[in-house]
Amino acid sequence: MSTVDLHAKIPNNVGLADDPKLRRALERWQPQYVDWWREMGPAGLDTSEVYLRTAVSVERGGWANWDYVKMPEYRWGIFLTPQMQQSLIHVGDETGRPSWESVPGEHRNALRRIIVTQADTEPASVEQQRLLSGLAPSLYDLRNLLQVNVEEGRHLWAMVYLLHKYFGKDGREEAEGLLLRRAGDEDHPRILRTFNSPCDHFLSFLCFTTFTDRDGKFQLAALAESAFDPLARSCQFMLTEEAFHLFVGETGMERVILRSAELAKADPNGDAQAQGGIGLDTLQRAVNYWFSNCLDLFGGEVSSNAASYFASGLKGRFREGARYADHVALEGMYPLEVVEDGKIVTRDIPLRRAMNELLRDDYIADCQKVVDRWNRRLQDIDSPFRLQLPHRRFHRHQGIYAGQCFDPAGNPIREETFEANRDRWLLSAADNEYIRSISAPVREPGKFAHWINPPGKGVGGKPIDFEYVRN
Ligand code: BYC
Ligand code: FE
Ligand code: FE
Repeated sequence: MSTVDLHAKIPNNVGLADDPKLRRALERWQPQYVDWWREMGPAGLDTSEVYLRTAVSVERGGWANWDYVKMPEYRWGIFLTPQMQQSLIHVGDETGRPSWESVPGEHRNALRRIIVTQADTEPASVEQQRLLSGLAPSLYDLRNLLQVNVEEGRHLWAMVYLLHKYFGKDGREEAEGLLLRRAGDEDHPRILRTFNSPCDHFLSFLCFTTFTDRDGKFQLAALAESAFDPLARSCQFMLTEEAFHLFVGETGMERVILRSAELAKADPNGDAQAQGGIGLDTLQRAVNYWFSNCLDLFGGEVSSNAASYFASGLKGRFREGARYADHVALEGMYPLEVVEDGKIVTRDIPLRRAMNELLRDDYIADCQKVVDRWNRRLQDIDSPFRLQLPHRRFHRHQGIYAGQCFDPAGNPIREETFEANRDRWLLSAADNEYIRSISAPVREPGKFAHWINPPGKGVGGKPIDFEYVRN
């Protein structure tokens, strides 16, 4: 099952060679995928050679191969973490029974929906980032963008494999649908709102990989606990790639933050923008915008969907197997802050219905660690500036806080107050316009745009001034 077939048209470790019907179906989907990539993938780089890593195995150490590749020729493969032994369900009502190797009829619709929702975000992110290839502040950053893009493409492959193999005709139709919706398209939008938001300059890309890919980390981790074993194992392998996306976001933002802090120091009025960089207040607004946008991706705080996903074992909590003793979660309550008559009060809700909120808690804690690391680096260079995460109630569009206004500290405020402060709190049209105005692409090896520091070292064992992308 886990032998790697690298020479097949679709590299895989799922035994495609022994399943001609499935192989043919996926080989029919492949050209549609490549057409989609050419239309919606990184703009203007189809013939460039990019120094990329490609997943070629599932071994812990040597799973990736590094080489120059033309992106439309990238070898998108299907890799699942191999099954070591018969695994047991460790989430929900069927805890202790063997995991499922096929989809139980009663859970088919819910599983399909979860897989399609997950799958939809992968091509959506590529579409959102399509034009960023023309705005990268260095060849190093351009390469990282393209690495993230091809891997999101591979994540789509991972989900499409599950749809084709386990969901019959419905699955094949869903797989086609995944290439037909478009991020931001009014008539055929992507499923989740955040994946329709514009990501139109590199600062937003760095926030996206910090905050939105981090939602990916937590959702994939929750699905990696699934009773449906093929889903669990594909998510486990996707998480190995995800770590790099998070690295791109965190270190990229750090390079911008430190650059802005240095430029602010050099300016008589402490204004980084006056020195041609990105203002520190703009960075805080970008964090506010993307973090709040991503909080919505966890769904409602009180969710019967989440309760039934957990009960039936489709989705677990973050590191369910390792962190929790009670995998049934029928007892216990979650104290949730709700707004009643304009006041914040705490109400207990049954734990199972709070599964989305539990995952959001873990996500917020992880984001806080990132911000703390940025702030420590600011302290190291004696900058008085600090970044903060806004409160979870701020600027929400899903769940119990949507439709009400809160300030970044989480206090209820009137809509007029929110609107009067919107451009102080959230990335504004003026911010976006300014950032785009300083976003001339830098294509000379080893050179970086004025508004971002160089990285500490290069990537893939190459130096910083390596020609990561060549024509
Ligand atoms: N936008 O019970 P509720 C990634 C809907 S990122 C629009 O609150 P539930 C990546 C919901 O569908 C990870 N609609 O929520 C990152 C429901 O509709 P119905 C992506 C939303 O069901 C970067 C209603 O509201 N993975 O991989 O628990 C680059 C009430 O539902 C939203 C996943 O999302 C929203 N934000 O849904 C590339 C994992 N939130 O039933 C990739 C799969 C909720 O009233 N998805 N609704 O018609 C899921 O597990 C769940 O569907 C959700 C929460 C987490 C989205
Ligand atoms: Fe992904
Ligand atoms: Fe990612």
